Amino acid sequence: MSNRRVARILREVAELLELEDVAFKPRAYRRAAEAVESCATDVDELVREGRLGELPGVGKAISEKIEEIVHTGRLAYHDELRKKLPVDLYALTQVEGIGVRTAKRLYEGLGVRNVADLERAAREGKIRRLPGMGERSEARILRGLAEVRGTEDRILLWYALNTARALCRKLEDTGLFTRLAYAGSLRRGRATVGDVDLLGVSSQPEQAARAFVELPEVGQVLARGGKRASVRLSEGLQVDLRLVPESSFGAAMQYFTGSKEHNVRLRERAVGRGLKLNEYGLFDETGAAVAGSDEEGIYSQLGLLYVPPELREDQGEIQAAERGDLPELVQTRDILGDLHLHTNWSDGEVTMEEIARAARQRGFRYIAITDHFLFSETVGGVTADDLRRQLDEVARLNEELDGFHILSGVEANILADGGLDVPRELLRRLDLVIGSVHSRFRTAKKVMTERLLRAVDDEAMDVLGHPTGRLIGERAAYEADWDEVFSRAAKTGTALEINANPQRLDLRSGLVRRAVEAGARLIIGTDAHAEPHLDFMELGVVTARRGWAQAKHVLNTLSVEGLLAARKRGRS
Ligand code: DGT
Ligand code: CA
Ligand code: CA
Ligand code: ZN
Repeated sequence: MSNRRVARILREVAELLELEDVAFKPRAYRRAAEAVESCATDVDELVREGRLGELPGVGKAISEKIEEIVHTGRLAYHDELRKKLPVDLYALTQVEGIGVRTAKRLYEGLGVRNVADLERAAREGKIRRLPGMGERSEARILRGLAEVRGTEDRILLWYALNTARALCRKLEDTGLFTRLAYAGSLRRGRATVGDVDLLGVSSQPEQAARAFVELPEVGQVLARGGKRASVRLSEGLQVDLRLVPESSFGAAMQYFTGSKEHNVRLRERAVGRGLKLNEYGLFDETGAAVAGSDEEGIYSQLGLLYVPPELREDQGEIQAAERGDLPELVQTRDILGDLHLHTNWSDGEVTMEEIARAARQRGFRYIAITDHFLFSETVGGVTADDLRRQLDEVARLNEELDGFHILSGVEANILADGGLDVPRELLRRLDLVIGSVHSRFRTAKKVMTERLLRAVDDEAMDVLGHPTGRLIGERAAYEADWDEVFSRAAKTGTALEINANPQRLDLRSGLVRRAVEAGARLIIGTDAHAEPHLDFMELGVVTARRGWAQAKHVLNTLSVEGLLAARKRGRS
């Protein structure tokens, strides 16, 4: 039983419970689903070793449910709930514009059971005739269908990264590889990857390929040759391994890192210089290799600065490398603090002290505690009174934690009219105020833009949190005029968050670049609800790099004093 399948059942339970207006429970199931999905260890193994309790957010009741799924392949509770709505809820609710309630309406009104039914109904213009729906909802569903088609079967970067790293460690332990690395979209840091591309050098390529296909994680061998093998892991991810000669390792890394578009440009450039570039090396007219063992040699022989993998998308990086002005991209070690954290004061797992110590242990110098402000009963956020007490607790902890600083903060909700829901007096007392949209995602672009602009104009809001609201594979970004929002953010000194949660990575890289070009500043926050989530920082940094961001664009590369001075309220 793969983690993804277990997560899928749990998520569906959450959705079905929501349909019945059950409070609290849906959220618990949703969080358990997330924990299972982002866990690098197989649930089977956790069940066998009785370690399910280690998953953040998984208590006794849900543990038992997970065990039932692992042992029987299904969940009686889930089957029971499904009787009321016998449709492929998971696939349907991946489509933007379709929540559980809409799915129910579509089933009852049109007999829609799956995505194919949905597409047919939408194309035949039947959806607009349902009560409560209209031409606009139908158009949105058609757009949503197109979007889902583009992301199906892709895996979250965090999950692929952990899996690839674990496989590489195991393969290195065999002693059969002198070099081993991952390439492809994984190395470029795309938010989702289609498959994992491994490259290795071995003096015993046959044995090395055999060791690979015989890994216990492998569910199915898709292809097998002397120097390459392609497998599907039991949990679904496809992994390719290619064995190349040492003298071609750099050329192979360059080629298989891609992107395809970047490679096409590079090859054209080689041809223009009378050279030939392929996955074996860079060759002159006589067929002699001028580069191949390392990537740097290839770029330099083509008259280019070395292009970091994250930029290789044919978005102007080759021209910049030619001019010699590639940006000095921000790095994980530049980040001195995490500015988006939740504790058990709201829906997090840990106390303030625990998360502070964990952050310090990871080398951070400061954090901001930004619990959710109470919004609705189901969200379980902090009240104004809690925040006042939390301020005292922060002050007390800061006395104790020598050389480490906790900033007081909150994640306020941006209301439908763009106002914040936290009392003014408190906003002024807190060190850092993040404002995020957590409700009413589906409004017209113009309305959402106005709402965001009003929030950005608020003198008390330092940061716009997870600006587009996307949840990869679950909910599309809401629409807004981003260039207008970014230029207003630049003007008012409001920072834009790159939320490093694997399912968000929001701002996404394309928007990061536009934000930086508009002159806006960024922060990177993990949105951690448990200690291991602090490690998501790496993903936020990769996303920033893909958006051409430098350390100077990211406020949490500053010292705590620098940060306080640079944040919106510090400037006035
Ligand atoms: P993915 O797996 O869909 O997330 O994306 P990639 O970029 O990892 O693509 P993949 O796995 O199909 O191939 C890995 C790299 O190999 C790709 O980024 C560039 C290179 N490559 C693959 N096929 C071609 C091709 O037909 N032409 C060129 N120039 N490069 C290719
Ligand atoms: Ca790939
Ligand atoms: Ca591949
Ligand atoms: Zn949030």
